[in-house]
Amino acid sequence: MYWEGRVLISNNLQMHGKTCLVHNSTACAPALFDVLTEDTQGQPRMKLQDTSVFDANSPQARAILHLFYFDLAISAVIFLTVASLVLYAVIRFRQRPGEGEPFQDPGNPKLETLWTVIPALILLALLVATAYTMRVVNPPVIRSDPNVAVIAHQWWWEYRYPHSGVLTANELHMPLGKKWLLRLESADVIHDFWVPGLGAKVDAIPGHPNYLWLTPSKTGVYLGTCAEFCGEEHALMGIRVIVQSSEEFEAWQQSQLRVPAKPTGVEAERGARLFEERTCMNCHTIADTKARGTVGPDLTHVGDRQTLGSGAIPNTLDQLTKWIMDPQKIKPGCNMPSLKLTESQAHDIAVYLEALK
Ligand code: HEC
Ligand SMILES: [Cu+2]
Repeated sequence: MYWEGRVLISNNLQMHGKTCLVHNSTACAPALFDVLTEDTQGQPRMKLQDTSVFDANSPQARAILHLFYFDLAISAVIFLTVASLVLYAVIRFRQRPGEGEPFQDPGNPKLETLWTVIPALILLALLVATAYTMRVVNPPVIRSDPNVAVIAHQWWWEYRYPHSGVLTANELHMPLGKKWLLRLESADVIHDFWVPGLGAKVDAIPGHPNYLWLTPSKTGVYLGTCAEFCGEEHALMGIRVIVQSSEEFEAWQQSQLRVPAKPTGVEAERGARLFEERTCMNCHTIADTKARGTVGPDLTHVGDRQTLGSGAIPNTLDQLTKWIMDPQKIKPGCNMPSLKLTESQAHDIAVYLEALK
């Protein structure tokens, strides 16, 4: 099962990986998603929620969905009324042989008032419903300190939790049922944070923070994606939100605050040395080592993540080795160069990184 999925994943990446993530196409999604809900031993991970605006799992997402249904119902009534009146008029009043000019009506004040007032009332109803939804989804932000600062990069996501000091990448952990404020920023171009099952779609703009309130109401893993074209790897800029019970979230947070023990074993130790020699540390940070770079994701707890490269590949030793050998093959154009390592060097580094949990 796991292996089958993995073969499909590499096919997806080569053939339709990008379309999959952008359109959430169901044709190729199941293989990709199934595999990511299992860990490397094939044990089930958390439930993967539908990536659909119709499966709304927060009060904010539900408010947007209800507004959509309301607008849809009004549009349907208007469409059916107008279409049936047109159809009736075409059939009932069509020209018959021997008939002269039809009756010419110079104006009908009553009718004209009616068809001005009715649309005005419809627009008013839409305005009120929209304003109400905006208040639920986007209440005024009076606090300046968010629960998470989301910083978009070409082509990955950085998450900072200012209250606890946790810093992670690509996988956003959130506690169940808490109303959290996310602050969206960008380190380079305009990106857009969108997790359809949880809430609104909000731009991440350089130099102009935007805010997003989210109150997840069901645990599980939610997928999202960058929803604003941001360059070559835009389609492989996936988002995973992992919603956990408060206790699980707290335990995760504590584990992120601990510096992982120095990995032992010949391979891991060789890997740690190579990491410093092969310029990895110019771009990456690993706590308690010389690595202090900030160009790429923080790797202090990289072994703990489910996926790598913003959801491009599952986090397994094999896939990580491939990534280290040639990230350009997996994510062409991404900002990590291929560093011309041999397979055994890449393997040693991968062993080292996988041990960082
Ligand atoms: C020039 C800067 C740069 C160098 C040098 C570099 N990286 Fe990266 N690395 C990045 C960037 C940028 C990303 C994010 C790529 C993306 O997902 O688009 C990344 C991503 C990664 C990831 C995936 C992290 C995640 O959570 O998704 C790993 C693992 C990694 N790099 C390991 C290494 C190793 C090992 C080396 C040395 C052999 C290295 N990097 C050298 C910039 C660099
Ligand atoms: Cu983007």
